[in-house]
Amino acid sequence: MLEKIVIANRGEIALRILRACREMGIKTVAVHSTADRALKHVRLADESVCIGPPSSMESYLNIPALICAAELTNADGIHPGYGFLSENAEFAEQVESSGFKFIGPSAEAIRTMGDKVAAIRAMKEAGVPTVPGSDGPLDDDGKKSLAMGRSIGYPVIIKAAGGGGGRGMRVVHDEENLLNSIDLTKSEAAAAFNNDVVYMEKFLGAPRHIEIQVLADAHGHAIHLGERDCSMQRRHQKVVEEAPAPGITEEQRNRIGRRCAEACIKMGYEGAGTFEFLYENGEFYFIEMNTRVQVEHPVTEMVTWVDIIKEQILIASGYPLRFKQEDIQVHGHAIECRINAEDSRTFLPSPGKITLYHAPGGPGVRMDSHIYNGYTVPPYYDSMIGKLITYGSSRETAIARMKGALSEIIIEGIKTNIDLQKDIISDENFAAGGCDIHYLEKKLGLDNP
Ligand code: MV4
Repeated sequence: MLEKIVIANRGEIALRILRACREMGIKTVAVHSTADRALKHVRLADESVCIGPPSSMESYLNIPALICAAELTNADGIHPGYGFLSENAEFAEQVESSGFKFIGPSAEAIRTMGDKVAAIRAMKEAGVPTVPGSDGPLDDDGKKSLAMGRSIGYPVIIKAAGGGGGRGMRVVHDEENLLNSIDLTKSEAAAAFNNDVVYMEKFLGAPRHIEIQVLADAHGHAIHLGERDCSMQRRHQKVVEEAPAPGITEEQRNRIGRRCAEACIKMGYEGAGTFEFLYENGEFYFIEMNTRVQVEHPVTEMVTWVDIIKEQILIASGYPLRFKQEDIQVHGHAIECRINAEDSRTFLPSPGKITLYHAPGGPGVRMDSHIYNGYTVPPYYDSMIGKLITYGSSRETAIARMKGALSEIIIEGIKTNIDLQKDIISDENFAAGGCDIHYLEKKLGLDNP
């Protein structure tokens, strides 16, 4: 078993990782920038190391500083959390070649999934359904691209192989704009990702974003933990997530989930991972794979009773999976509202001192947050300051508990998106379930003409 883990992250996920380590009897090393000395997990960790100035580039993205912190403290593992270096193959490689265990998949798996064309190819080979499209990079032959656009049918979307998460894409509605759009996407991709490879897919007009959580060990076993619906988003930032996805049957879940688990085995994937799908008219279409733990992992934890962070650490320690697929059941329903320090109308970040904090509580309420009374939210990082998760035997109960928890929580001194979350949770279309990825932006547009 790993004995001492460097938590290469900050905020709520650093605290979440620390809690898992404590429960497992593993020592923790917090690393932090000079702006983050007051973080809750820094105070709770067995040891802490300052790794640089506030700028992420010089601290949480500073590979030599992180490896140095592991060496200095005699740690044996490094957990990257999400964001920052969590999907950086170079980091995974350097962590391992310095003699530490990277808590995540191999650098090779990270690299493959970072190249969206390679990821889609791997999925097709493994029998995971993908979006009808170009089956690889578009070459410089415009005639071929035009023929492809015609056979796929408009609208199509041009995506950069080096993109992902909404970066480097362009929708094309008709043939007249195709070649120009390919050129534009290529040159933007070259500038942004140093990789001008682009590919083409059928553009789906009103899909839902449904993702499958998987766990795979180093011994050729893999299971899925069902799906999450993350369709409630604004500008590619998820706002509300839930598990299970409304309307998805157990048969659908097992069919797509089994494909994902089989793909992990085929690829020799190790650790936690998420297969992202667009879901439209009853069909799943793979778009990307995330090779890290995700912000929204708690909703899966609540309905499967599996501690995903703990399993990541057990897998990285070399243990075989403790669960077989038949041990995993989806019980009840969980919803997560992301709590951001931001203006409800402008969405601009609102850092500053929290002068009063009262956490919500009661049955089926989980608050994953590092904030406390008197904590100052620094201006240098992501504005998410916590996640409010509610659970119940039914979706209605989870929603009712979320309404209660949102009206109970008190955060004063900074602006938050709690009013927006109240608005979403009380929305009649959200209550019905199954809103598509454009729903929230349309709703906000109507409120904000
Ligand atoms: C798409 C799509 C429609 N059709 N691909 C955006 C983020 C990246 N992960 C993939 N994205 C999309 N790919 C096809 N073929 C629509 C989106 C999309 C989207 C996807 C998931 C969640 C939110 C989204 C918001 C806008 C567009």
